Amino acid sequence: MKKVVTIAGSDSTGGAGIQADLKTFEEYGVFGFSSLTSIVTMDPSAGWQHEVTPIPAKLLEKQLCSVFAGAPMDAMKTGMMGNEQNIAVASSFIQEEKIKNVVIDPVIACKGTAQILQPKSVAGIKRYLLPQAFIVTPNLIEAGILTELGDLTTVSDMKKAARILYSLGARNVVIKGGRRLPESEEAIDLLYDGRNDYLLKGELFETDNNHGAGCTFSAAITAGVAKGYNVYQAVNIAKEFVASAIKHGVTINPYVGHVWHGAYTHAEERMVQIDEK
Ligand code: PXL
Repeated sequence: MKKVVTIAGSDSTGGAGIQADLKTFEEYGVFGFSSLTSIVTMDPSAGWQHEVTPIPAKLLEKQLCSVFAGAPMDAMKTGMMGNEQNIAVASSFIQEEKIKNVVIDPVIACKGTAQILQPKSVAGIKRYLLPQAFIVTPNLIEAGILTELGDLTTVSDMKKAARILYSLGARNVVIKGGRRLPESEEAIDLLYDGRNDYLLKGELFETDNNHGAGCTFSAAITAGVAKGYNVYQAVNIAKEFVASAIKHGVTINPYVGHVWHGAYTHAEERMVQIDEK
């Protein structure tokens, strides 16, 4: 069984973050480990406002010691890191454990909140994580911030940003255009491997039940790489996996709707129903 670890934040509502990662790993049939960097809480009495509470770096270190107790991981994903100390801790484990399949999802802002990570964390991602990334998977906003290009609104902007992220050390760049690319009839993502650009086009779903899509896409890429797919294959399968998850998204409560991580494998049909026995 392939082993995969996610270093990320907790989304108690189960759509994004570490919950999305572990659910996705399970669907791929890889064994999921996790180390929490932060806990995100949402306030229903304040318009579902998000608050990020970081986990102390020492505690992240202890979790990673548990994860790496004598056995290597086949792949690692990083997501929301909480603060720059946690970024440094994750980075030193990547180095010490010589992990090759590292997917960096440079989470800088959550949808539905203006809260952007501290500028120090953005600097930390660039300094520590991008040079260790086998694949980096920013969305358009994150790619714009990391490259200092600002608003990315065209495929040509995405290609420009991908080259900058590659020059910052990431060996493969996947920019998640999703439905944020203006005037596009399709959901377009870009893969750049230092030589070629590949445009991944998919159906654009008219739904608000898409919370967790970004985390799920990156987690699916990570699991695919752990299973031995090459980057192109892993990204394409992940795109199908997340498209299915968005298509079958669920309204969770009056504030948010989530992707359904089990859609691609029809997880809802797997358990025998009690009244069918
Ligand atoms: O989607 C970005 C994201 C990542 N990680 C965690 C989150 C969110 C958004 O809510 O809660 C833990």
